[in-house]
Amino acid sequence: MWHMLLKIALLSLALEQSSRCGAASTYNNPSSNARHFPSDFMWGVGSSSYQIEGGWNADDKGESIWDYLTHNNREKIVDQSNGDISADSYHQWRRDVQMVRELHVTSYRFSLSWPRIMPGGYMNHVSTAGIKYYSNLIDELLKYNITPMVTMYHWDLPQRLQELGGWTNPEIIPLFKDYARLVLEMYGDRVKLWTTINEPWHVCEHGYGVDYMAPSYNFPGIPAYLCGHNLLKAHAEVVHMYREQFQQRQGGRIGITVDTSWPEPKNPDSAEDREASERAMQFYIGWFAHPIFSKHGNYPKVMIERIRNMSKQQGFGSRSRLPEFTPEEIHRIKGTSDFFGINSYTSNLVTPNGHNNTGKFPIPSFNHDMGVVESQADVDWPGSGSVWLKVYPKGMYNLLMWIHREYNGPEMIITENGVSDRGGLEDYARVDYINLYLSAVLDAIEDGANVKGYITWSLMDSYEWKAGYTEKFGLYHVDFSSPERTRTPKISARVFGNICKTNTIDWSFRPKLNEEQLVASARLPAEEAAENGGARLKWSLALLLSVVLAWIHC
Ligand code: GBH
Repeated sequence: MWHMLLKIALLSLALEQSSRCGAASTYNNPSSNARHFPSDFMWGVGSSSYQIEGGWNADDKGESIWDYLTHNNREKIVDQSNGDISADSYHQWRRDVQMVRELHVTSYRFSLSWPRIMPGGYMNHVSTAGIKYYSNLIDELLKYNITPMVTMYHWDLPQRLQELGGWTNPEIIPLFKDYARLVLEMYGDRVKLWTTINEPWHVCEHGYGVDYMAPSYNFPGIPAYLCGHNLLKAHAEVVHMYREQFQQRQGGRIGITVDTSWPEPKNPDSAEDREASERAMQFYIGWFAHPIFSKHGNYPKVMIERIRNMSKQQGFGSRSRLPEFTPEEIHRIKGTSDFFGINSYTSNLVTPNGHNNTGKFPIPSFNHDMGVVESQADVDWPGSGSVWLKVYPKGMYNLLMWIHREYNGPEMIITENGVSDRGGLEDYARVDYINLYLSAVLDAIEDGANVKGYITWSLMDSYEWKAGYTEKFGLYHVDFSSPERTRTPKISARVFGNICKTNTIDWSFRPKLNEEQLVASARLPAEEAAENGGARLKWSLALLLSVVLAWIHC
């Protein structure tokens, strides 16, 4: 009897295992003839200041909108946590660089905290300690030939500036420019790869349109467009300043990073669904990319027209909720990026919203303006540690090819791509994800997309914004209960390191835990240990129990 039960349990394990690894067969045939990435391909790994640094009030650092949100509205964070200490990279940065080296990447993407450098957001107060922190980090990276890729803004606005309206106040344009000038003066001699702003769509719609990210305005349909307008101008001013005053002398490059999921038409045979997909791309990516990368600049036509018409119908009069650029502004923004930075993790199925507002979006709102309903139901894409993140590598291929076609073959850098889980070191699902997504990237390169680099997200487990510490994206595990925030490579760190070293995906390389990892694994905090293997055990036990019950019943 027990034999049989054990067999059933083992079978269930095997089944679960195969469904987890099933992703491989849905996309690519992991054939043995290895395909290589171009020899000059840039490999990188990423992080962001608020997510890893801690030291929230170290030295004279000022308060950021994330300090403010997490301290004053703890209930908005899944585990009520904050980034006060996080992975403590403010003190552990040498170890971070060591990890970056272990991965054999050529580049480390990190962001600067504006309030660490300018505590109140203004140039009247510059923090010597803040300046020094990043200076040390940059020097340490260069010592080992790792190219720093620096993001000026990854969401941690000085709280003081938020009190002026943040990105909705045009004052942000000269302020962002002052901040950028300072960091270019301080670090531009050593940093040759810059991005101004990470994920403008997120900054504007999730910060101002809905109650999602700081500053959580929850004011749909109006301030997000003001934010976007000022953000584009601020970005353009910084790029012009760089080109006029720094680029020649310092010899670096500067760009922007936009983000989107790939909107897959729900029914590929339906013209309306395909149109919804195209419209979603224009609203998510085109909002920021069309003004910068298209031939004629300005917002996408479909955005201008839809928002103007809807504004009129909704009684806003003849002024559209989407602000208008002057011809001079259109000209000034156009072409202000040396490469196309793209962050993408997942895909959605899309269909039109329909006249009766099927999706039941607030009116007005970004989603209602876009007129697209997104879902991940009705697909068998494997899941992850985040509800929004499903594994569909073909979406990455489709996205890269779309950008390639739409903006006339720009040089692209994938600045973020990665997957979450709920903990542990045996992250074979992350190994699968990276292999599959990179395979899709290779397909796009072979079909002409000019992809120059891939930066995986992220170096280590971090403060995952509203998800707190519950979702883990790291190639390195961080023990958040140890005072030194001990970092341990997961299986994926060794696999990704191998890819970067060899420029090749090796489907057969699936190492087991080594000594160091086994020791760390044994020390996993209870909730993570439960996720790691424990979950599988629980599942098998539940199955066992049901079999026993059924047997007793008979
Ligand atoms: C990245 O953004 C960030 O740049 C990075 O800091 C972060 O750690 C990483 O994501 C992982 O989350 O369905 O309403 O819950 C990615 C952008 C993040 C956009 C998740 C959509 C889910 C929205 N995406 N988000 S929702």
